[in-house]
Amino acid sequence: MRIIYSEDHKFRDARTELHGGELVKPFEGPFRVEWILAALKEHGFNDIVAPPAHGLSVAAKLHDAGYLAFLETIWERWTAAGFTSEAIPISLPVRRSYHARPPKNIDGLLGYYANSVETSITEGTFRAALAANDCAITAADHVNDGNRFAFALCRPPGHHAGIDLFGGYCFLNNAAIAAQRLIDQGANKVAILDVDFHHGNGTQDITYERDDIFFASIHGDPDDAFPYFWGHADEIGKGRGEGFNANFPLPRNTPWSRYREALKNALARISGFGADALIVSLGVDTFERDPISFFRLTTPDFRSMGQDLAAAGLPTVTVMEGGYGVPEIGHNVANVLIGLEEG
Ligand code: SP5
Ligand code: ZN
Repeated sequence: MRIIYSEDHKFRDARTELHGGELVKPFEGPFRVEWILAALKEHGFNDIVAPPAHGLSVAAKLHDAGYLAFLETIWERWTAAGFTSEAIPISLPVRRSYHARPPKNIDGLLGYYANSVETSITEGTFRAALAANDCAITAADHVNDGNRFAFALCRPPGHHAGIDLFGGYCFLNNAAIAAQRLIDQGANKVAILDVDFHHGNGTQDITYERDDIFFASIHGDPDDAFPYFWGHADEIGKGRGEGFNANFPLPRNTPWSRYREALKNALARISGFGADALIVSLGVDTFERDPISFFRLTTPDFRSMGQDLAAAGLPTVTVMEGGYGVPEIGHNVANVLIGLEEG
C-alpha cells in the first residue's frame, strides 16, 4: 500500500512535556516516525511518497477559524510577548466559566484553546501540523482514486485535536480531515474507527453532531486514562448525530482476546451504518510495552488487527496517531498494514 509521508514532521520537536510535575523530554518526538519508517522499509513497503501542499481549506470545515489563526500565529505572538521558552498554558476555562471568550492576551488565548497542558507549542509546530494535514488529504485522495488502501504517516498526531482545542500532542485532526476530504469528493458516509489507546476526544468533538461520519473509539477507560473527561460508553452523539458515536472503554491489562471482542462490536456498528469508506485512527500505544498506556497487545496481535479491519471490506485510509517509547512501534504499525493487505 502507498505510504504518504512528509519530512516536515521534524519541525515538531518540542524540548518539554509536563509529566509527573516535571518538564521531561516528550514521548511524542521525531524519532517515532524514524522507527516506523525503518520498519516499513524492512517489511518491503517501498511506495513512499511526499504529499503536495493542500492548505487549510478542508481543516477550515472542521476547526474553528479563530483556533486555526491561533495555531498559525501563536509562536510569533508568544515570543513577541517576551516569553523565551516553549508555550505552555497556565489558565483554562473550566466548569462555570460561563463567559469564557478568546482573550486578546496570547497567554490567555493559549489556555482558551487547550484541552490539556502536556503539549508545549514550539516554533515549527504549525508547519509540521500542516504537513500532517497534507499527508491525510493525499491519502484520502489516493483511496478516492480507486485504491483500496493508503497510509498517512502523520506526525504530529491528530485525534485529540477538537473543533477549537489542541492537546494530547495534537493540533489538527488528521483523521477527521481525511474523512471530510472523502465526503468532499463524493462519499456519502464515512466511518472513523479509533484504535489508539487513548479516546479520540478531538475526533468525537468534531463529529458528535454529524450523521455523515460515524465515530467509534476503543480505548483505556477514561476513569483511569487520558483524556479522562471523554470516552464513556454513554456518549452516543447529539442532535442529528445521535446514534452515530460509539465508545468502547476497556480496563487495565486488556489482552488481544478482549480487545478483539470490542473491535468486532465496533466493526458491526460500522457495518450497520453503511459507510462508503473507513478511516482508521491507528495508535499502537495499545502495545504491551508502551510507556504511557496499559493494554497488553503483542506485536503479532497487530497483524490480526489489520486482518480484522480489512474484513470490513471497505476502502480504508489509515492515519497514524500514537505509540511511544520503543522501536517495536514500527513493527507494530507494519503488522497492521500487512494484516490489512492480507485480510
Ligand atoms: C496521540 C496520543 O496518543 N496522545 C496521548 C497524549 C497523552 N498525554 C498524557 C499522558 C499522561 C500519561 N500518564 C501515564 C503515566 C504512566 N506511568
Ligand atoms: Zn494515544
